[in-house]
Amino acid sequence: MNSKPPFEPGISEDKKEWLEAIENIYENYGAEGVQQILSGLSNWRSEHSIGSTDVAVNTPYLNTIPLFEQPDYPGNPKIEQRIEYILRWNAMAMVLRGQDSGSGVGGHIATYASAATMMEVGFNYFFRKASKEYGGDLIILQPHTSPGVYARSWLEGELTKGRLENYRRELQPEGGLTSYPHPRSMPEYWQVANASMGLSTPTAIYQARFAKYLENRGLKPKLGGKVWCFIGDGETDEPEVLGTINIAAREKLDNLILVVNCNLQRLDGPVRGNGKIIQELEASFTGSGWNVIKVIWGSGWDKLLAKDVNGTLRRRMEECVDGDYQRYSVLPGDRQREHWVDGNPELERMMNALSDDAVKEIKRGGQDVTKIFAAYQRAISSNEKPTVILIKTVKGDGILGAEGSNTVHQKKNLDGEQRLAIAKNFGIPLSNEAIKKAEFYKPVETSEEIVYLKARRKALGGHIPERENNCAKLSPPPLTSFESLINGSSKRSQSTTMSLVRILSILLRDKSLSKYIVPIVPDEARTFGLEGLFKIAGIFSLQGQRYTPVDADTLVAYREAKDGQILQEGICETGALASFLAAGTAYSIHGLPMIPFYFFYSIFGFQRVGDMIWTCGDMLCRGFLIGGTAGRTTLNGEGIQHQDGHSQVIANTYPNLKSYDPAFAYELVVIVCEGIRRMYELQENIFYYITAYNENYAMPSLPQEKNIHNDILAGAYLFASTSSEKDSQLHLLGSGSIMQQVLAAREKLETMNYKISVWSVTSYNELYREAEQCERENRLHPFRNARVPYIKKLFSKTSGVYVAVSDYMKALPNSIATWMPENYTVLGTDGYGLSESRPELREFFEINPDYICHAALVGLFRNGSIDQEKLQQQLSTLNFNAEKMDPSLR
Ligand SMILES: Cc1ncc(C[n+]2csc(CCOP(=O)(O)OP(=O)(O)O)c2C)c(N)n1
Ligand SMILES: [Mg+2]
Repeated sequence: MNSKPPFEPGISEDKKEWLEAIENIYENYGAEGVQQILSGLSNWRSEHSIGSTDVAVNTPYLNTIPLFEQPDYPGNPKIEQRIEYILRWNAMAMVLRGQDSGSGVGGHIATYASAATMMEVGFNYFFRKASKEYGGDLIILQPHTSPGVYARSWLEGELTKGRLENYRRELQPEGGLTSYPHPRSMPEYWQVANASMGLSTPTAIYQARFAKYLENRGLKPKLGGKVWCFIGDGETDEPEVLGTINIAAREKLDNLILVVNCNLQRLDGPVRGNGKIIQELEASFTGSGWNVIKVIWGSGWDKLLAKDVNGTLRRRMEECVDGDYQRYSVLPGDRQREHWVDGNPELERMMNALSDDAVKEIKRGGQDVTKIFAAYQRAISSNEKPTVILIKTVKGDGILGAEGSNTVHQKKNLDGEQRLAIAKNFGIPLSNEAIKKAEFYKPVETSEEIVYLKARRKALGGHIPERENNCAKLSPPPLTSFESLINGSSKRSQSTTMSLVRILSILLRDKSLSKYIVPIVPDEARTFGLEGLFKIAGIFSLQGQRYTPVDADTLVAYREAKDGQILQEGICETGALASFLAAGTAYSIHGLPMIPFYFFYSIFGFQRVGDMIWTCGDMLCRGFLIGGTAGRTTLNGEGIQHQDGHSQVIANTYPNLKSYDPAFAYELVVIVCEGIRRMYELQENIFYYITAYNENYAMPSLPQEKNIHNDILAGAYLFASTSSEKDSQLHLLGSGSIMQQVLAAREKLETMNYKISVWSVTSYNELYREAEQCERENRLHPFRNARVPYIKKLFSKTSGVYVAVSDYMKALPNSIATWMPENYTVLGTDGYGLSESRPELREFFEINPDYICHAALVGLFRNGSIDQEKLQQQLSTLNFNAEKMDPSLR
């Protein structure tokens, strides 16, 4: 037994022996005995109301794994140190060379300098690729460490020197390297995008959970596999980090390891100058039920701590705040000693055992492979709990003259002398001239370093990072499977939301697709009428269902099951989106073509978790985002924070996202089947956003026109016409449930004897994009036959007045104005929503039949089709208020 007597800062000598009695208990009864005594004491304390708020959430500011429990280090630390120095040199050189070339592309040195050792232990001993026997690890490294990752890939022979030269120069002919991990930019390499601070934590948590989901549903063999996610300590400021850790513990994600690089600094300065980030995080993670491992002190401290029988040194460690520790990292040995000793003779005696140089050299846990190895080893054997490893490092370690400084994050340049000093320190065998030019250094293939590095990776399954893309293809079901939807429902009215739920039910019954469908809801299933799926498909729960649901006897029982198919995410759009991301990238991460359908309140999509959706784009995620309760006026009563009239406008800013705003069930069928075809058969890197409304109306049947499918997908088609579109004087364009307002306006206008065509616009965004592409092509090729945009062709043989009406902002129909004929008016829902009934809302936003007729008649007057008298006479039959307030100004 080699443990230390317990210590409690500030305890008096006479009480110490009470504490020391625990040693005897440990010796006689082991850890279990100690546990029993402690919980007995805890009970006693509760009974006597001797409360304390910091109970059990914090342990002393020491390594969690004591020296006597530390495993032997399996490798050769000397070679590993040499390799690490070479990597650190090359990573730094990448940034410096960019700086020297004047390209102005930037880069970061300090993050990798602090993280290199913890990453190397992972690369050498832990990050395992998938094999027949092992499920494979998913590795998410801090984004700003990417130069170090590239440097490693070069030494491993996976990246060329030319690409290293083009770090942050993606457009160079010989290929470049993207700044941070972006799968979209390097689809064979990076797996997870994480340059937006904070998002990688929910990404990792839900990836880990999704792996369990796949295992439990029998889609993936239970062969193990970890998700390793590295984040910065400053990054933990982001609410997505601490805001999502509960679920990892609740779901018992023992396949998740989160490593926090606690270099005590973020971009501007200290993370918690006046406190201790490690202790703060320990409390949060412990409180959330995680397994917490702290790696604070390097082996150099072991001897000193062994001498610390009275706990004086430990007390001093406890007293110092991160601001102090950051300062120690920049002070020379003698000044550090002064601070540590702080006038205490006992500390002075202890510290005198070390020379000033030794004091300066003494490492933090994050720079000590043996301490890191011990932590990782313990983490991979965690059972039923996720693990967080809090590793203390120095930001910019080894960047002489800058390490630990408040400016080190932004450090991109070093002068010749600094370069020489660093290279010397790292033992880089290049000429002074080469060092000053920050040339890359790679030992020969037969060198000890390269042989060692490659052997380690070989033992763990090969090179990483590597992104796979060889998933089996899936095809959509034939349209005949959706007969009930494409044949219309003139008798029973139905909403587009309900139509989508029916499409989903059909897909869930389809033999070849069924198991791959992943319905996701953030506590909104009943809002969308999805509760019918609870019983059929089951709600995924790792614990199954340990209770009888209150509605067990009904058809829509709340059924939770270990192999449930539905992901019910609770009120957490971030989590639900992270699940969408996990399911939508499973084709690459697990080789399984999972098809997520994520149903959410459309207003809580882009504006709530837009950055996560942007990440979906970056990670080449596939699937269907379903913005339910769509439309500023169709979702009535709910008011400003619910009524969405803008998500379609924002959707257009996501380049590979196809967005549709359909009016009818058959349009939905065509769009969803095409989505499956393009994403899962052709395997295109796109994803879909479809808005779905909760207004019920009769659904027409799929028109028989030859090109109807293509037209629906292109974004617009002729839906109905008084006689023919060519002799129509009025053209009304409608989308989503507002199509019903358009159809009512048409009836009114027909009673005034106008000939009218009604056009269903399924996607202004698709129309706009195609037209813009034509525009660009024509501009670049002025002498070629011009490509005519689809929207222009659609209206090439028509004339008259055009009125587009949307439950979205006018910006949406206005986006195609450039290519529309003259006399194009748009009506939309600019402004905040408000609590009212549908008819009142539509009147308020001026998109009801009367306002549509009004706009149409004014259009006819303006183009000279009718005179003032006729206009006035016909307007007098309408109910409108020209003096009412502008809804966008309310
Ligand atoms: C959402 C977001 N906000 C801000 C940034 C800019 N940024 C990049 S790194 C960084 C500091 C990171 O500090 P920390 O997490 O402690 O990592 P370290 O580099 O210290 O390891 C900031 C603010 C970002 N990338 N993402
Ligand atoms: Mg930091």
